[in-house]
Amino acid sequence: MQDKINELQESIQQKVSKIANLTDLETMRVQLLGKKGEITQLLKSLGTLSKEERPAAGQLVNKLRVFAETQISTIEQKLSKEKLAQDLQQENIDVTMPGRRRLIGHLHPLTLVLNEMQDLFIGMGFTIADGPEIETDYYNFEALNIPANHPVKDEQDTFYTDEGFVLRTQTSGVQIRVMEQNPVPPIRIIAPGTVYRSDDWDATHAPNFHQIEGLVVDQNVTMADLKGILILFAKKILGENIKTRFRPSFFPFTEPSAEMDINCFVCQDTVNENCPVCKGSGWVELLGCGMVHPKVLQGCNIDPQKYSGYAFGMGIDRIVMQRYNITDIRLLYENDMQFLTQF
Ligand code: 2NL
Repeated sequence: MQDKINELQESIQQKVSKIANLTDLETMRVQLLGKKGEITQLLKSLGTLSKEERPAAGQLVNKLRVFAETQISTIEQKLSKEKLAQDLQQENIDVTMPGRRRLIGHLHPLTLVLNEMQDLFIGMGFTIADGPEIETDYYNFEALNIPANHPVKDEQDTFYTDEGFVLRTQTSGVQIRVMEQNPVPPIRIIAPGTVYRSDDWDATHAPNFHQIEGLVVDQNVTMADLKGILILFAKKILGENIKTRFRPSFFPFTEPSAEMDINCFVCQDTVNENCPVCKGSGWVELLGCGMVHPKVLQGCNIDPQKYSGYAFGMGIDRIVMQRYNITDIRLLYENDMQFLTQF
């Protein structure tokens, strides 16, 4: 017993001096003092000794236990101190550094301008109408006096689903539904939303873009009402000094039809012949409009003898581009943070 104790004491002293971290120290503690540890075993084996041998052996083993415990706790204190010093050095915090700000998002420029446009129309008594982006041929074309094989269906070179539905090329279908559901006017709505055309992906084209259409149907609605609303709209959205002009145009769903131009925002007062935006004309097309075609009213069971209406449609993307001097439409869809955080 005496030999074994001496041997153990020596090995403890040797091992302890080599221990370099708290994990190894804990392993050693378990090896010696754990439930099946060597010292614990020794203590248990005392029972096998004779009554005479037991007290002296007990004292020796106990002394060894205290020795081991003291050694371990001394080393533990030393290692803990070292670890703390090391942690403090590594996790050094510079309290003078500014905190990391949580990134708070904001509305997309398209939404900002759309909201402004909606507010303006709401102020003039319009309500906002909504509808599906996947349409039937009827709501996207036929109800708008665009029969099968009409050339605009090619022009818009549209996306179709395998089931024969079409990704809407304009939000007109929304307005057709409103008319169907309200055969007794007045109707005064705008229909904003995403529309799709199989277009190129370049500086001025995107296969999906945003549109806002407007529709007013009532008794005695005239082209003068249409012009009044649209000129007011242009001034409010693009500035009081904006100049407007109406040119005759053609749409299957309006008669007569017109396009409204605004003066070129790049050229300002002196028109530049090489201007990439107006090509030297001094004018830029802003929207299309007209008096709702009697066939369209009739298709929705609204009597064109009794009621008349005007409608208009415009791309929101282009207005956003003008407003913020953006020269490439793709920027609106690429989610580049450097671009978006400017608004
Ligand atoms: C454009 C031209 C336009 C309409 C859209 C419309 C809707 C109904 C009846 C009649 Cl339900 N017309 N919408 C009218 C004229 C022009 O859009 O260049 N859009 C980008």
